[in-house]
Amino acid sequence: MTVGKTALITGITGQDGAYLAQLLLEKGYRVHGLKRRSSSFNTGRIEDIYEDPHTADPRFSLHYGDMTDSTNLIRLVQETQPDEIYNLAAQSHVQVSFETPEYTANADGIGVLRLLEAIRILGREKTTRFYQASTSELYGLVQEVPQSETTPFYPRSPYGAAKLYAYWIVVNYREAYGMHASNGILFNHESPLRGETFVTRKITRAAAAISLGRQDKLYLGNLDAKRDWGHAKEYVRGMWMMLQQDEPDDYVLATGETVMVRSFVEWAFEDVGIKLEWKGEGVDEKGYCTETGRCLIEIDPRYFRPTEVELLIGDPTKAHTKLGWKHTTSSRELAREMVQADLKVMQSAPIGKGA
Ligand code: NDP
Ligand code: GDR
Repeated sequence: MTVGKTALITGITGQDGAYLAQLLLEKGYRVHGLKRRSSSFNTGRIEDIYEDPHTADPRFSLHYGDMTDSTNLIRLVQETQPDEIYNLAAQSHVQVSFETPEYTANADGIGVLRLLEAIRILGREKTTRFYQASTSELYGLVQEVPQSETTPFYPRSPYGAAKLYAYWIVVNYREAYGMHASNGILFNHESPLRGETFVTRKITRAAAAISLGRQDKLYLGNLDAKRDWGHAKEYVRGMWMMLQQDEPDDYVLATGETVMVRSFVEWAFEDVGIKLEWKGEGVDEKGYCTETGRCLIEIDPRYFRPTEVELLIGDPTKAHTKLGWKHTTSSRELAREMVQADLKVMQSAPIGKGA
């Protein structure tokens, strides 16, 4: 137990925020989370910890805020006096960033500067450690494989470009002001808590729903992209490990293996007992169909991106040797866990919900 430390997590209502909050509470931290005001319920992923604020764990509290609001961030850092800040908040959907490029730059790029400035304005450069959620999307157009901390960046989306600014401003504040600020360059990580519009969860939910007769078809985009997929629960542990080091640094977290989106599709449907055959993009039978000729997956051009990141495969050697971090769940196991979790949710939900 790390008794007495205080952490501030931005993006606490997201996939990683939920796992990280759980981990830090288990370690004895006091956890503050930044939550956006929303017209609908957005604390579903942390409801086990959050519950009713009057009866919940007193070491856990949520505060309204936004990465686009400097004064709010300054006040939050002042009020919570964190030993560690984990900046996980972001408009994190790559395709959406092509439609909201300015907002994405503001929240994901300048937002990081706002938080770093809050630390500096409050004179906490030497007392608050900082973790930045950097990403394998920085690598973008393939420069070398596998991708490591020394691979040149070439982002391929407004999201990637915003995160590039964030990466370098963290490095600059570390060098200029001696801050303990680290970038975790995390490759894709998924879980049953993954957002429903990211490809893995979209696939596992659809496989579950189709197998239960609650959905007819799944529409997807580029099935040939390759991703290095790990389990989010293991990756948040790596974030924490980075902030426990004597010196700040930048680390890749990845599995070191890459898988095509189409393999993930085949695994997920295999896990619900549906064998699929690829029929190509012909006129009659198209996409993925069953042996009996029922076509369940079609390609929809709307899910293709103006510029794509075709191949990601990370080299986590530095994290292995310096942090002692290693992934344990394979992408195959991850797919199975996600499908099982979606089946369970849907089987317990009334028809029409959760599908
Ligand atoms: P999610 O999309 O699940 O969560 C993002 C979080 O950020 C949510 O809590 C969201 O709030 C919050 N948020 C979005 N915009 C703002 C804003 N303007 N102000 C305050 N909060 C905001 O992402 P993940 O948990 O998957 O990822 C966490 C971080 O790691 C992100 O920065 C992402 O870019 C990065 N990353 C993720 C990887 C992955 O594979 N998951 C890989 C590499 C990096 P709300 O719930 O209200 O929407
Ligand atoms: P990514 O994740 O862009 O890698 O970003 P996503 O799951 O959205 O896409 C992965 C690959 O699948 C292809 N794809 C589809 N994607 C979506 N979302 N929907 C579809 O229907 C579909 N069909 C095919 C995509 O083209 C892509 O090649 C994630 C996010 O979590 C980022 O925040 C994070 O930084 C990176 O991972 C590492």
